[in-house]
Amino acid sequence: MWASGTVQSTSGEESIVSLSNGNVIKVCTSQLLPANPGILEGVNDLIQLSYLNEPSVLHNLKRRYSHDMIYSKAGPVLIAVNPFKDVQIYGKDFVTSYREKATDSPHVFAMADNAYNEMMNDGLNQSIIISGESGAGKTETAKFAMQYLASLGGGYGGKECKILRTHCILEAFGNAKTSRNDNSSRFVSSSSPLSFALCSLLKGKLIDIHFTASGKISGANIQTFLLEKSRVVQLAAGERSYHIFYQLCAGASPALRERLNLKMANEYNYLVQSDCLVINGVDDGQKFQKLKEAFDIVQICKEEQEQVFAMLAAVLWLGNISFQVIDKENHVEALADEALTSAATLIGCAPHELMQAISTYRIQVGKDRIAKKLTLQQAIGTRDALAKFIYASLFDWLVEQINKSLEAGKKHIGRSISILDIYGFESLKKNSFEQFCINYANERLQQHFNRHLLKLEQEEYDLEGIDWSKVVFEDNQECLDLFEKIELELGLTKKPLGILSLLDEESNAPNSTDFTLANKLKQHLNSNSYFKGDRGRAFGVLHFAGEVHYDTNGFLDKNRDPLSSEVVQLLSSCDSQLPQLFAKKMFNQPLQSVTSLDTTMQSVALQFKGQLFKLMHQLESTRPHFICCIKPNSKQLPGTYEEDLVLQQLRCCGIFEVIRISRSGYPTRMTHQAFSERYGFLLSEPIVSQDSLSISVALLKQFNVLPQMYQIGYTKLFLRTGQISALEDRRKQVLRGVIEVQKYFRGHRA
Ligand code: AOV
Ligand code: MG
Repeated sequence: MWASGTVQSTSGEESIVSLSNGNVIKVCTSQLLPANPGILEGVNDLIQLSYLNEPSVLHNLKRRYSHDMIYSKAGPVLIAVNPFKDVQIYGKDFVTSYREKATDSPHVFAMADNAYNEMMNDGLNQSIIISGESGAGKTETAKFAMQYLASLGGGYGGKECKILRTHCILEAFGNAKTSRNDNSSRFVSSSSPLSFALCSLLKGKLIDIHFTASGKISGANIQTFLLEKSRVVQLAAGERSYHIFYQLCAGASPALRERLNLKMANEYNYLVQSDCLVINGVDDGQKFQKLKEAFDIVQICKEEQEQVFAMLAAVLWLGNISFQVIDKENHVEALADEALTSAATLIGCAPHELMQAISTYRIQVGKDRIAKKLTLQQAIGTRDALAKFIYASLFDWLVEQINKSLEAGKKHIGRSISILDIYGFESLKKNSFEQFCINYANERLQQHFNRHLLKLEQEEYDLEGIDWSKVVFEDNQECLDLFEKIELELGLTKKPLGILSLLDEESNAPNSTDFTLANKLKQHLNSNSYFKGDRGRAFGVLHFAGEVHYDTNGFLDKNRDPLSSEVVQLLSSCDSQLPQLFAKKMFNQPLQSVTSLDTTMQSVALQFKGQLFKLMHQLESTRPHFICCIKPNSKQLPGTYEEDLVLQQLRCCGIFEVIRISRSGYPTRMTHQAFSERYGFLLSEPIVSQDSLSISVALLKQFNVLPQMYQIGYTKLFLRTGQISALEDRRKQVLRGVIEVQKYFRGHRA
């Protein structure tokens, strides 16, 4: 994409450039970007770069990466480039040297140390926000942060170990094998085959680690965000459902098989539909044993484990239930076969009750409720909704159990460090409701980040007595408004003005379709400069990380996520414990609307918005630390750095936002003393007072640095980006001259 070289000559529009590899080429002058002076090669912090353009940033990271320096900073942000190999930088010796501040090279330990110190010294809760795309290393990074905190807060073993082990459970229930062909189309040449990834379909989790007053770990709590439910019932070719299903089918003991009437994975419709049952190199059966161990560790007893497995088997059997059309209107009845009986037994109801619940609905006629038959399509929808509901409820229940075990019944009162492992901004070839939600979340996090950055900058400026009114910061509030805006009319009725409320309005409207949704959005939002009305069902949003186009196909359905009241009724009257619990929770949900056919919960988008606001509220009361994980290549290979892939992620992580914000201020900062010592000898005329401030001012004058390009603080000089290069060039020239002269003299003497 870019190559470095030296400009040999420029005439008019064209320049002759000699490249590092020896080639000499002619290029358009306007396409050249300045490179940084040699002293800045491979710097720890990208903000130190005098020229903060994309190639400089990429070059710097690449250079560090090739020396196994996987961590760099961009101002307050830590960038972690996945090494895809063991780098020996996490041992006890590293813990010690970061603890003792014996090194200042960027590291996740340094960041965790910082957070821990600020928590202990200032009594403030902290957060470490880790983002990045699938496989970028978020979870590993979170683990290293926890490992460090554990070593400060109580050694290994005990609670800390338990927190780390819970990961295996979340992975089994929250991850699946997906084809990330977006990667191949976006980043890799079109001839490359689809690349596969084991992907977390749980888009985020927040782990709060609690500490006692003396700084020891006392417990933890986990929150999860956005589990992709549709995967339970529907798979794209070559993809898998959640790992746990295959693990159960492969690893269950003969006795458990018998009790659950469990078959192999290839006998279940939900699993065979995608023609992909195994992952190369993964032993699902063995993973199942590991999972059971993890269950033991978090004190989910054998009896409860059995119930969890029964729910999973019930989901699988539900997928095998088929229907028989019984009249001309396409009305159906479920077949009374093994699938129906098994699912009913596992859920804890009679087969005819289950049949009734998934093939009929009741309408109110006068005082009576009359059962009506469903059509084939409705019945399949109802059956699948039940399967999704059981799985999602089971997931939530598991998280709850893990939390109980991590808290050990104590109410937390001390300080905490929260670690957020969240899916980064996504721009795929085809973006749906899930991308819409995750990008909205990232837009919010970005605002949190910008505001924090701004505050840090302002604090530094105030400290140095610098006027920061000359710095113009932008915010992404306008883009957030596009999502969230609601205006109160006459203080009574809410007028929906943002995508989220328009989506909900349309979700509740009769006869609405994905097309009517797209039209409605266009009709209301076309004048918003962050909105792009596309043709047909699509629309685009101008996010901070770039423009993303969404296809509204399935938006309404995914947002409504309907569940028939018959089904909830059925579960609540079951004689198994878990289904009853699930139904009870459902009844406690605030109902958004109740139609004749469905009991609609609060819409998914609204629920997510609520979760997100709660999350932001929690984060706002903490001091944040940001880590951006980068996947340097899509083949998961060590030593391979694909520039375009990295560039894309740096954009998505908001690194260029940091740079933009820094650029709009005075990113180059040097103490008067350092500045005068480094460049003082370049002064052409001697000056009267020899203090470092006077020398610095004289230097700025001599090099014609314009007044708007710098400010002088109490101890530091603040320079706008790029200003230091002229001084640096001149310094190099002079020094080279000195060396040349020395050589010459030496030669003569010899
Ligand atoms: P993710 O959490 O971002 O993806 P992981 O943390 O699971 O990604 O990392 C993916 C793989 O990269 C790991 O299994 C390791 O092999 C390797 N890796 C990551 N960081 C390091 C490191 N610091 N040192 C060595 N290897 C590393 V996701 O889809 O969104 O939840 O599953
Ligand atoms: Mg992960």
